[in-house]
Amino acid sequence: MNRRDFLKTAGSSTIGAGTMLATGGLGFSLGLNQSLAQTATRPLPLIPMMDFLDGINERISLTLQSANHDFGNSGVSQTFGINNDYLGPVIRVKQGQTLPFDVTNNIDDVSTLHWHGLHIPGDVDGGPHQEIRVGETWSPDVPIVQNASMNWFHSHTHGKTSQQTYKGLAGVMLIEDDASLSADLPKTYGLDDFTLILQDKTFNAANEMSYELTGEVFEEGFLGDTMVVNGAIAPVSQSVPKGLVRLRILNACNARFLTLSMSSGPLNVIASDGGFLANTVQADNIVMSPGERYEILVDMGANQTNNLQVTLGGGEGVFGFLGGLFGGGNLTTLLTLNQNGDQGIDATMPDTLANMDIPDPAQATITRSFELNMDGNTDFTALALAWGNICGEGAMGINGQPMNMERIDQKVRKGDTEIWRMTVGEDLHPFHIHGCSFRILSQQGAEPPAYAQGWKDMVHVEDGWSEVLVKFDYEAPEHAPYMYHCHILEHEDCGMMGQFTVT
Ligand SMILES: [Cu+2]
Repeated sequence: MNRRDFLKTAGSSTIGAGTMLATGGLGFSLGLNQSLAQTATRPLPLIPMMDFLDGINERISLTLQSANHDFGNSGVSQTFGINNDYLGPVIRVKQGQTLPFDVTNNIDDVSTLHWHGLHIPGDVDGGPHQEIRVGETWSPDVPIVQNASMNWFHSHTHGKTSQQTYKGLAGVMLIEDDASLSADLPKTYGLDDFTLILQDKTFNAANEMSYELTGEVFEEGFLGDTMVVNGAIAPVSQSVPKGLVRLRILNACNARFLTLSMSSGPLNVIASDGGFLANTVQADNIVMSPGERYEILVDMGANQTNNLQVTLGGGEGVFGFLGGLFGGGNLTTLLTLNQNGDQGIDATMPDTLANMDIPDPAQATITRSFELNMDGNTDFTALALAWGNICGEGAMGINGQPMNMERIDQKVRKGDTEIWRMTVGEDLHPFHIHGCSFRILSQQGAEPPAYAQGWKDMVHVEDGWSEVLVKFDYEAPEHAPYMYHCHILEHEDCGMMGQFTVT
């Protein structure tokens, strides 16, 4: 049976396994050798910030480059970075600005840079159709229309997204607006406002970051055994003033779901992918899929110390994730906050954050259905051997078809409100739609947790179906369509992705 044939039958035969304040310089010099010798905890790296809140005077240069990076284990890992030796800068901008980017590709392979979460037209979205060849520069002018929110950017190179993002082609974009800048919230970067990029990695015997695409990695996505925060092996620690501390968190893992909690007290969730929630939501834990962002507040007036921690399952993939949910996993500290006695901002935990328009499902003109397919009969180990360290397209699909750059799968009318319904068998997939934010109507056939009821661009699809309510306001023509896909990057590379136009 060839790959195309089995995709046609995949619906009934899915497999169960499923699945430093901004220096302007390169930063990331942690003095790791000294601190490692003295303590087991590394300092939290402060990712260099490109801050445009005061205006933009010239084009913004981002250079994708090959580099070496020490994750804190004294190994020399071969990495990619964007202006940095690993990951990109934190880019802080304001609603209403247009960002004149010059993105230069100096790595040894074709690449792209996708702005995940931005409400922008398809031709500046940075998806697989906006390839940047080696040595070339892509110069999109990116308009920032949406409200304050934490977004990110990463490689979206057809078939190579998993490897390039794993090696370091990812960064964060913080959008502020008048409301967020005047809100009584912590917002001094590196003092009481921190961006955390969470990833899982594997290191070889020489302490170098490694990535091997085995059959198992095809099926379940890459799952590393070592958690990394901002490019440093966890746990990391940070000294903070007395008061509220804001953590803006991105799950930039290729495939791992993260169940986050605090060692003391609940998580105070104030924002999700698309911006502020209507009210602060308290949760004992939150489950973050790859691609998701949440902002939380930690009250360091009440605590001398508090840890952000993750529950990792004992097993692998979806089973490890479930093990974590049901208490079978191991608690791993990601970040220790130590209160240093300095007086921080005199803020109190906010109640009302944003007046959110609640979209009306009755306005939806159409319901589209997407079945996420993994083939039950594929010999992924043989594919991995045959293709080397490339996922290759066609082993997985949506509605029975693997991703095809030449095929438009859906045509949406600009300005329409729609319901998108995603279904799976027993697998777990995080689903992402480009060019929009949406509201989750149903997750696993039920109301989503309170912290996931705001604006989102990611939804968990597991053991059944999920539905989102979405409106498309920007154009994506046939030569520059938007993508929808599983954000387990190996699944995306294997074909669990489709294309749609908005006209
Ligand atoms: Cu998937």
